Amino acid sequence: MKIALITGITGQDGAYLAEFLLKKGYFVHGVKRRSSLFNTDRIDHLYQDPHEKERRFKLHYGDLTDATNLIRIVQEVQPDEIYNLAAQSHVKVSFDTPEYTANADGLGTLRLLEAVRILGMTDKCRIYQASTSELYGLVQEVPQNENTPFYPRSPYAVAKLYAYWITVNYREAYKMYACNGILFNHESPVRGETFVTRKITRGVSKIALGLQDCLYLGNLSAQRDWGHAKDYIEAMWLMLQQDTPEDYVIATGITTTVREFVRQSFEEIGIEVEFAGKDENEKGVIVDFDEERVAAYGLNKESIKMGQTVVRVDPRYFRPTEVELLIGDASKANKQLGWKPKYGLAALIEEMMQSDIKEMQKDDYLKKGGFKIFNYFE
Ligand code: NDP
Ligand code: GDR
Repeated sequence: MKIALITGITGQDGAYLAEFLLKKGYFVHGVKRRSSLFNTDRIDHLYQDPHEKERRFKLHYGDLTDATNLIRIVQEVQPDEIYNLAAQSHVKVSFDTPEYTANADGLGTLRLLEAVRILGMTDKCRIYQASTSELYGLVQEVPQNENTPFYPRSPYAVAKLYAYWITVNYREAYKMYACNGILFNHESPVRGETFVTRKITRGVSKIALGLQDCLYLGNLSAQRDWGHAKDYIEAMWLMLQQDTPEDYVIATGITTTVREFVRQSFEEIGIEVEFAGKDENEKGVIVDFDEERVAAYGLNKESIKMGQTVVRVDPRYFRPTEVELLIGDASKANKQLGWKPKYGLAALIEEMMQSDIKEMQKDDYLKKGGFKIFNYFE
């Protein structure tokens, strides 16, 4: 039985990857951080009782900032494959916590590579490093491929730049099987709530149910190449199944503005929103709705108000330095790994909206039952 170790198993990608590897027959070990409340929502369905004989899923307390702990876990687990997905992964937050981000995302990768080297496991163990399209940063050419120069634009991206190169260096210096997946943005119903897509699908759902009046966003003109996490975790696995380790771009090749993502999310549930105004004064307003579609989503048309401003710009969400345009060229992955995405943007939005409408309907019941519900916007 193959053994995998996933750091960041409680995150979006970790959860999908763990499920995928379990289906492939792996024994899956995961590193989770200690927190004062449970932080395993995304993997609770995979949890197995420690007393079960056939157990193939085990969690270990750990942290990418703690080298001795990583060495112990790698020694105990003896993994065939390590997927290093753990990171402080929020670009905007990295401007507030630059040192911590460098430590966890940059040095954390070094600690893991060193653990494998110190333990003499360089021949046995293959490593996937979660690199990112944020490395491209300031646009120099599009679409971006494996040869496009990097120009990171945030403490997060700079930390990930170190992680990218230390992975390449360990591959060359110690002949390790180590790969960088340069993944473009990928989303899902379990995407963290403060990334823009999930913030939008949650906000749109709340507005449609009358639980919130307006969605406040930052740069509506930013363009991202959005795919589905389910497609992307398969590419991670494929990278570790080749004869030689290489780095690959994983993307859909299609870019969309934040504004258009908002428009399509409303449209999915039958509400038409038009944008007017410029920069900080831009607004999104309800101009029409489709009664049948609204009803099909179980929504009450009384809570949809024509002319209501449902999107406004709040400069607090602007970044000191922004990444304006990302479009990936995944032709190398397509040719060498046989990888291509199954999900398009419309299917991604549909799945996220269906899930969040259900989620917010729970809030609606609670509110009607007299319970307080909270709206976090950050
Ligand atoms: P998430 O933010 O959803 O998950 C991050 C995971 O890392 C969580 O399990 C988190 O634990 C854990 N973590 C954070 N800090 C530490 C630490 N110091 N020690 C141990 N674990 C830690 O990210 P995604 O699943 O979206 O992304 C996975 C990886 O891929 C990340 O490295 C991200 O930077 C990278 N990436 C993501 C892309 C995307 O579009 N999703 C695109 C390209 C790269 P906890 O649950 O306790 O917070
Ligand atoms: P990103 O994702 O920074 O690309 O990093 P995010 O969803 O946070 O932002 C995408 C774009 O939307 C703009 N934006 C807003 N973003 C957020 N979070 N909140 C807002 O209110 C808002 N309004 C507009 C942003 O300015 C940006 O241009 C993600 C993370 O998963 C990284 O870990 C990963 O490496 C990259 O994707 C690829």
